[in-house]
Amino acid sequence: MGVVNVTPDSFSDGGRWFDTTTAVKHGLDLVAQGADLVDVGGESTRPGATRVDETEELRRVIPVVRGLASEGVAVSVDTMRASVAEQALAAGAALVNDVSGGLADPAMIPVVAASGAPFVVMHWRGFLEGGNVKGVYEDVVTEVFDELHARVQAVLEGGVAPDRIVVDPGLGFSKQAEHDLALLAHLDRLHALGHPLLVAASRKRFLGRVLAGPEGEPPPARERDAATAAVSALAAQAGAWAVRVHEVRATADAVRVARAVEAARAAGPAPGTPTRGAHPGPGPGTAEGAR
Ligand code: PMM
Repeated sequence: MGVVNVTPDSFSDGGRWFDTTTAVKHGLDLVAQGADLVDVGGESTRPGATRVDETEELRRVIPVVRGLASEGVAVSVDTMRASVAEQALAAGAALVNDVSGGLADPAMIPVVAASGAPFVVMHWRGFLEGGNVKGVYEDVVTEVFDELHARVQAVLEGGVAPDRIVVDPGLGFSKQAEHDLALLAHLDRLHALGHPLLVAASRKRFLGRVLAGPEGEPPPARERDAATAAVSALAAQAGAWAVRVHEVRATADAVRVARAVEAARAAGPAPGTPTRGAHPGPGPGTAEGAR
């Protein structure tokens, strides 16, 4: 999933794709680089960002969704507003990606349910104003699992079909670097939710922390793409359904390599591997064994 942020203020690429023509062209470039889906958003979810009003969000998002969909691109709309989701679906979007998992707008779940579109349910603890007080966990993996499970139940009760739901741990949302890393280390546990998993690590703060080491300055967001590709490979190996990234080419390659290694694993023992019991190597007590 490639990202097109039609915003002046996203932390990772704010302002770069802010007019419709540039944004559509960028989305097409991402497809040429290997994206299967393009995620179009008109509101920055950066902690402390002021919310954009509905009219402005519609103005930013809908023409870009229409432009990309009319070129045959599978478009996802990144929005917390039901009205934006509804109009984006009417303009050709194929999927709704709501970082609030349906919590920010009570009309979201009915709109998605009525459309039959797939719905990304992200782990979210609310809007952050001043500090990250909601980012306190005793056991982040268990708590994210339980809270996502509760959201999935609410979404199912709201009428979205089970095979339309995608779950996402919400890296960086009410989470510190150690929480993001713990979630990535235990993606296997989130599979137990029984839904495809989306992982959106691209350029996020925890990567800046990892790259900076304990003392140094984190590199700027745009210099975190190699690290993003590394996370993409790890997420693909852990069975993620999709990874959401700003720079697609490196991640598409990383995912291909992870898939090829996985296929080799599935094919069985490596060529030339001696079978168990037939190993001719040294046993205990031999001169070689003593080395
Ligand atoms: N993160 C951002 C925006 N949208 N959607 C999903 N499903 N998961 C995320 O983690 C997520 C998202 C914020 O990143 P950006 O400003 O770089 O797009």
